[in-house]
Amino acid sequence: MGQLVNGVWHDTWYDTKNNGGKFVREDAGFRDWVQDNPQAKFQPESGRYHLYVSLACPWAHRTLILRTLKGLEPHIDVTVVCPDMLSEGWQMGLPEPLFGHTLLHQIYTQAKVDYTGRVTVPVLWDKKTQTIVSNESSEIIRMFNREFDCLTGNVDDYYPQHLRSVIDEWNDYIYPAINNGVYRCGFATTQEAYEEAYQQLFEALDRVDRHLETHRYLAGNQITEADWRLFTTLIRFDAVYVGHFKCNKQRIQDYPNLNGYLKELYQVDGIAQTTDFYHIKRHYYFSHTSINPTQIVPQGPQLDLESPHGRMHL
Ligand SMILES: N[C@@H](CCC(=O)N[C@@H](CS)C(=O)NCC(=O)O)C(=O)O
Repeated sequence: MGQLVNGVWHDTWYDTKNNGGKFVREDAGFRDWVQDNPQAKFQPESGRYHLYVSLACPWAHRTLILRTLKGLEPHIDVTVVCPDMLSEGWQMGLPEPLFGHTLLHQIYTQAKVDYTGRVTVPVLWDKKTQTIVSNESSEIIRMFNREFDCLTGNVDDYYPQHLRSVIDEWNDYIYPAINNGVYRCGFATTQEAYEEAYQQLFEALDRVDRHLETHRYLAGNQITEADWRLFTTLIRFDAVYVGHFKCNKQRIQDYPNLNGYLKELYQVDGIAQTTDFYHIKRHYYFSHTSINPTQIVPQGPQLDLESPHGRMHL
């Protein structure tokens, strides 16, 4: 684990000292947009963009989900990095297809030789202008949702106009408390910082569980972006966050509504294929040696994601 400083790799763990033991996630460094507009620098074209992901990472997982749901597989190819993220950061299993690089930080310096910042997945690369369009998953999924419809003819909309304010509200609530909340528990280096994150996390899970008692999905009766953003955290929760990040008040499996909701989303066509529990468990338990110095990856838990979810009545 480390970061680039003026284009040079430094192997350093997250600095929590300046934040009272709290983990604070850095903002993404590349924030351009693919736009279906003749004036845009980055236009939707088949085969033009390449996506670098980790199957372990919940933020990268969102982009894989939208790529699948929107029929983008034939148009945007993917490199999957190794689950182990150690002193060199994310590494490729085989040299990646565009430049033969073996480390993800080489993709960042390929885009900007003097890049300073963390080297994160997902990364959306543009083969035409030879740069990174974006390394911010929340924005990449918006591009995938809409800007490539002219190529695919798939107009399914996970951020529909009439639900935008409800979706935004859920995203703004779920991101700090749940998506990033599990990391705030796991990477906290003081008892207080951990407890604050833990309380906020379980309050938020309780609230979402109550909401799902009377609503099929977060924004009502239609699956939206807000559900997929929550899904990628929920699907990792019992397998990793309960143990490794000490989010252990209860499991998703123990919630009356979240459990069926998670199963229902997992059972949507194509989604199970984007979910890889080997990569998920191996990445967290093997890479975070300050949390798990033995690097032992647990065998369990046994998950039941394929049985009927029982949410048809809503
Ligand atoms: N804001 C980014 C966050 C992505 C992110 O933090 N990814 C993690 C993997 S789960 C990562 O690559 N971390 C490497 C690091 O922080 O050095 C997004 O949502 O795309």
